[in-house]
Amino acid sequence: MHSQNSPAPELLDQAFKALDGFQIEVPSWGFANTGTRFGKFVQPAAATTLKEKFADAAEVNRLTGATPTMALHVLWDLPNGVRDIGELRVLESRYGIRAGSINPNLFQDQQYKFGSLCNPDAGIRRQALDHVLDSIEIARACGSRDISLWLADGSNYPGSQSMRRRIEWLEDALHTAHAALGPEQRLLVEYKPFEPAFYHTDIADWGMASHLARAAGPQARVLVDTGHHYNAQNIEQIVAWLLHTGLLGGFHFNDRRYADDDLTLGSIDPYQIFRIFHELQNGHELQSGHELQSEHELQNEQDQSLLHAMAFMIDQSHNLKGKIEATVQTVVTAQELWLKASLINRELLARHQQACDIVAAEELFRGAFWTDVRPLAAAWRAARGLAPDPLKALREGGYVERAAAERGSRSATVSSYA
Ligand code: RM4
Ligand code: MN
Ligand code: MN
Repeated sequence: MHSQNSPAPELLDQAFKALDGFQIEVPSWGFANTGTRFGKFVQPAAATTLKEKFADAAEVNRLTGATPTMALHVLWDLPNGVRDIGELRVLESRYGIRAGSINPNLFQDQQYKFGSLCNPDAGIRRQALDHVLDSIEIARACGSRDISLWLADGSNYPGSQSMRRRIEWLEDALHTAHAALGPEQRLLVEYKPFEPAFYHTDIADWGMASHLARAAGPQARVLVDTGHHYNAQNIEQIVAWLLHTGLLGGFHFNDRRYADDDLTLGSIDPYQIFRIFHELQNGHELQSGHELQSEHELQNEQDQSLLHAMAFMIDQSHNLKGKIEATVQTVVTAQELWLKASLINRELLARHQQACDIVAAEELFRGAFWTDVRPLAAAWRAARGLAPDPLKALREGGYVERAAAERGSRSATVSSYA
């Protein structure tokens, strides 16, 4: 008999599998100074160099055991392109963190005022495409699988641009970019319905992103940023459709209340992330054909490969919370919600669904969400040699104070994100 405080062995086993299979990528820009369009609040511990971003990512990984890769933004992290790869390699091995997705930057330079890949000026479209091609080259040199494309393109006033022409330009550009991918690489197409353009954006939703991914070629996929939806949109249904059509490439996780708020994952609506995680875990079972069978072992290898094909990334910029603390909090929350979703008895759920027993299905679903999984997560951490409470360990370890003392004098001079 196990005591009330120690979880049952079968449950532990299930939890360990879930957490062993869960990894999430941290964004380099999450460690840098950022602000709002009204101003920037500088933090003395913020990272201002690539080396410092790697050091911070390593600290998060040391505490959580779940973040072995870091997403890079080309202009902010590798301003000299492939010439920066040498330094990157050194940092990767020094800090035990690998370069993750490579993000082209098509929104910062002056020439992009009226768009990048959809700019009416053919010369500017070409420059933007060249930057995407350079980014693919950089990703190849880093050994990075994913090139993650977000466009700020759009228009602010009705009639001021031809939406149709811009679709054609995008199709052409993405097709050309796709042709430059190596066999192991993927092009992830991110959508967003607003900001910085407010009348139309060129890739506004998952339907447009799906079409463009298909038009680009077989190695293109859709990237779902949870902050890039209208209020009340059913994101888990979008996830279910993208899984069904084989077009889901990955996520930028964050939370939002009004717009692209970039709040920490699960801070406003943890149930939504749980519902998305359920679709993903359910998706695996459906795809590997075991949804109604009783054994779970067989799925493990297939599930792992499916999971690894899915890029789980954080896209958050913290300007009020401490950056490393917010990142650790995000990763721990993601692990807890992933674990909760793994507790859903999907065979039983499928039976309730088949019988249209609404309340039983709903209670089973909610029951998993309301389970306190923190003891399971703590047991997993203990078994994997990690700190039982990563946030507490961060506070007690003094890393942030040391970083602030070393970096404090420099951080005021840098621009956002870089
Ligand atoms: C955008 C989008 C991109 C991110 C930039 C900084 O809203 O989410 O993924 O790279 O912000
Ligand atoms: Mn994003
Ligand atoms: Mn965003």
